[in-house]
Amino acid sequence: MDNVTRIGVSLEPDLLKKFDVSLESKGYTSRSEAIRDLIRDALAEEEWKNPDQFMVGTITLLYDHDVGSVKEKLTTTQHERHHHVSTTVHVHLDQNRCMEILLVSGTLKDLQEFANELMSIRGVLRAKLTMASPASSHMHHIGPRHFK
Ligand code: NI
Repeated sequence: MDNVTRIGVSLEPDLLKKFDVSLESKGYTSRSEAIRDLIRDALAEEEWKNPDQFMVGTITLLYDHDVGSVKEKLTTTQHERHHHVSTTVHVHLDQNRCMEILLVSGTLKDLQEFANELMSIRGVLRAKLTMASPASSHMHHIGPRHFK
């Protein structure tokens, strides 16, 4: 591999054994790749705690379309926050339940507020915000409008 710095890591045998078992169960064939992923995860977690960080991700909604005015409320809320929504996918799961996936972008704070607002609508069973990545300035085109 080009452009890498080798580092030595000292570990207690017990810890290393547990690590090896864990990475084998995850399908890793090299410790280095597993450690690289752990470091990336840790750094991402840190960055993704910053409420002002622009992010791209998804909000997965599960709702019962028969409850009250859930459909109207979901539509109104999404229109109010249209600058955060790039696209949506709707799947009719069964007789009553719908799943909707929103591809969203905006600051972590705004997206969390958005997900909470959707969750608080009666009839919404689940509103799960999942972060995919910090967004960089050249990703502004992914939304119907630029970030707020
Ligand atoms: Ni549906």
